[in-house]
Amino acid sequence: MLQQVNGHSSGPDAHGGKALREDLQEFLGQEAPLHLLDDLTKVNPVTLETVLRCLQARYMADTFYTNAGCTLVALNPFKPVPQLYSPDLMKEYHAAPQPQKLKPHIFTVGEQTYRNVKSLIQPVNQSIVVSGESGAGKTWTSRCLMKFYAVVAASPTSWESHKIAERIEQRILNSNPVMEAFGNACTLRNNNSSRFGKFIQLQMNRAHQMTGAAVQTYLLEKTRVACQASNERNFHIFYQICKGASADERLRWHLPEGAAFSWLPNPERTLEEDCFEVTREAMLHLGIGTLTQNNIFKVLAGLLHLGNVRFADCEDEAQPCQLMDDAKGSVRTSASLLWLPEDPLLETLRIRTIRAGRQQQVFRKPCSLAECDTRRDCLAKLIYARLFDWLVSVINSSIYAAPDSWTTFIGLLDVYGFESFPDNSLEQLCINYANEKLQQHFVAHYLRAQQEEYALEGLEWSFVNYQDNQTCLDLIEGTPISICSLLNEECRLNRPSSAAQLQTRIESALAGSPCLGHNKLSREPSFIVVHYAGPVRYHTAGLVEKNKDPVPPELTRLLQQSEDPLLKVLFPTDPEEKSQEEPSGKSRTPVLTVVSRFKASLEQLLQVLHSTTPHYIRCIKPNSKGQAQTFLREEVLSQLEACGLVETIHISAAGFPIRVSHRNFVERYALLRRLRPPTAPGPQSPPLNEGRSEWSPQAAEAALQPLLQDILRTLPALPGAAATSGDPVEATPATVHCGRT
Ligand code: AOV
Ligand code: MG
Repeated sequence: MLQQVNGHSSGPDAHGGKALREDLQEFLGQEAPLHLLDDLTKVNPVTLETVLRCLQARYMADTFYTNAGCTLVALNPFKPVPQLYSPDLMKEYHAAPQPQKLKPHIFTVGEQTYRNVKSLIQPVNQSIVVSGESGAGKTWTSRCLMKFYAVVAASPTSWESHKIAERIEQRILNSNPVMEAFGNACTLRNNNSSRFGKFIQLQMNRAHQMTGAAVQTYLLEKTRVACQASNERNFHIFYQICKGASADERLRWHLPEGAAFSWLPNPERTLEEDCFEVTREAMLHLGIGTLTQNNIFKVLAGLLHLGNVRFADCEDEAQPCQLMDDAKGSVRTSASLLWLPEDPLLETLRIRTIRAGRQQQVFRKPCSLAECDTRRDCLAKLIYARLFDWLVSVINSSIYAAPDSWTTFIGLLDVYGFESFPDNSLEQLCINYANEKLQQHFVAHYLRAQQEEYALEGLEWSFVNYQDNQTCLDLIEGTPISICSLLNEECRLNRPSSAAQLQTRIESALAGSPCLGHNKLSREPSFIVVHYAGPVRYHTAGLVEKNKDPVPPELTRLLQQSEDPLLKVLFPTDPEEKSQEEPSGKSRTPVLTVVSRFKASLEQLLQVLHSTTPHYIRCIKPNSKGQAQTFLREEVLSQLEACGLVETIHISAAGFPIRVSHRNFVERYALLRRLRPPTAPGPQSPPLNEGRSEWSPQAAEAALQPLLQDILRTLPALPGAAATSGDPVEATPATVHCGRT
């Protein structure tokens, strides 16, 4: 049962918002200037327009963080602001008795989560969900938070391994440049766009020191290795090697200055991310020595040469496609860098082996030109994806703390942001699906659950409407029919089907969904999904094939023949392995499609998030050009609408900011009952102070001190500030809700 601890009894505003806002205005003698309002619950009235004006005023005054009830809004400055992230400032937030009283900052969230894992009342795992569209600043934010914890939760001991004695926090920080070099790329929306999702758990011991970390990654966009949209680039690491290799390395890796690689578009752009030295140094600190590094870079150079392999169409279908004249050297160089025999490499790219008949005879069939290209691309994707996974496992083994050396964790989630390009495919569908899931987590956890709980507990409450994205999720992943299920069905049936047929199937099967947009102006087969962040048109060409993500077994077998030490690790030979010639017939369809695997990994992630106390940081992109001091109202408005910020502010302003489970409340404050003044025992009175301390004003005051400290520490600095962001919001039936003081 819920109890309202702090007396206000009527509807939402009675819990603090309006009256206290008026007090504040009276105190200031006027409406506070907009850029000084550090909490959006204090704008009056709370509308999209006023929220927008406040954020704009603050942005133009170089104030980039603003509280919005239970969330923190982070505007991307698009310029260096070093003083905002200095270790001194981190220490200031860490040392503050009430960090909420300082200016809004990601360090307030960082400190609150840190205090929560330290809490004697309710030490519970914490998570920070950083969201926002592509280029809004999620990766930057989570990097800064990691630095914050490295300062405030530094472990006193250093680790001695890999011949480098260093602190674990430093090693954890070193995982960033490595993962970004291999997993980030320049896109139309962000020069340093994360092409994978990341959840890092920072592990804390009983003394609340960071003793290690575990990284979980989600669906790397591996197609980028072999195919980059116009004006986009491949993963940073390829450019880093080509720009940063020494003369000797260039010779060894066959990367002469100015060499042209078709998988390396836009090399002339100079990005900060192209810093080879930073990556190498970080790898070294993670235990990846120079020998292994050189092996990795040699293999990557081999992939660049593989990308220059071109075939010519052959009129005689019985003959394999010919190599283009200028590609002969590329095959040779690629084979030597990958330490593969040249002829089998060429044969595997051009000839398919099929098993058929009762005797399972092996047939060899020359591939078409398109098939040869697909096999070449597939080989590169296969190697790159395994290399990336291997790197993540090496990083994990370098930073993971022994299971008995940590008790709680703070999780940081940084996934690829919502994307809409001129050409969207399965990659964008998965990315936007992940963002829908996170939005759903926020809606379910904060906007819905909290209001439903108030209603259930009989508290007087005017329901705040919000945009629920469940319908969109039903369209993407629902049962029995959804986009995912239809794509999987096509993979299972393994029937030849054109892009136009797929469009028709999706549009007719899901016509009833309000989130399936009207697809009128389409020149190419496509369908539109109306996401919470806006409509996106997905092209259907190649969607089924990408979902199947078939790997011809001959390719894996070829790589198992490599003499290269790294490829031997990435593609071990399995003596138990069954014969892998591609069988004819329908059974060759892979059981697990890309969307099925992605869906399962998202569900696991959400389970972990549900087991923690979540905190939300909403990154907002003030303009899509990446310019400082430029606040484009229309662009910001659509982001505010998409994430339901105004509704969040309404609920935060009106709701109870503090929620503690009944059990924890009793455990913490039961002593007050024991110290009540003795009363004359009556028939109904329970015996008080039985065998316990006698009541006295001094004893009562002493007992009240920790309580007051506790309340002061937990309560927001000003009315409307979001104490909930730091408070456990449990789905327990018995919760104590506190109003504002
Ligand atoms: P994202 O992670 O949200 O996009 P990033 O964190 O990579 O976006 O930020 C994009 C760029 O904005 C960075 O490379 C910086 O140049 C700049 N930036 C962001 N935050 C700050 C800040 N606080 N101070 C200064 N510059 C900043 V994506 O990964 O594409 O969804 O997938
Ligand atoms: Mg990112």
